[in-house]
Amino acid sequence: MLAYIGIGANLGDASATVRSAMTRLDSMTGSRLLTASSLYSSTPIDSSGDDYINAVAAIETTLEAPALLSCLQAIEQDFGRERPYRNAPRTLDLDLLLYADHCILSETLTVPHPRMSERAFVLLPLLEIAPDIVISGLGPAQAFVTAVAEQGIFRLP
Ligand code: PH2
Ligand code: MG
Ligand code: MG
Repeated sequence: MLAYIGIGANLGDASATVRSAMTRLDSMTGSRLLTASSLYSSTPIDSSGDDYINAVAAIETTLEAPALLSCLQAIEQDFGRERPYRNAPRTLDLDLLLYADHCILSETLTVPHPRMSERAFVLLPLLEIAPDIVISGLGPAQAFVTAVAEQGIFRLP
């Protein structure tokens, strides 16, 4: 399966964390990293603390979506992720954005990621590596870009 993972960090050495998270995605069971976007710096949205480093990775995986989610959460834990309150600053956030063209709605997992079409820090890196990507149930990701144009984000060199 082709899956897209959103990566975010705004505590500690966020750039280094995002880069090592990509290596970890490549070494997950039954998975390999296909493409990694550039790193982006973005203003916190519904969150606080330092600016975030964000990126998106495309992976090929044999894991089912729930098992993939568990692996992502295990990697977050390895980077010392704590959840004191919703959208608290975090050492590492790994979000399952898209899992092939599947729509999943369970108690623990919603795919496509519910807010991905409203967030420049997801859309811009995603479109960098997959310009024609379609968000299942919503349509081409490109169509949502103008609506997020005011959100502060820039691609790091
Ligand atoms: N993640 C959030 C909430 N707000 N803002 C930015 N800029 N980047 C993020 O990754 C982010 C956020 C919840 O996961
Ligand atoms: Mg998130
Ligand atoms: Mg998350």
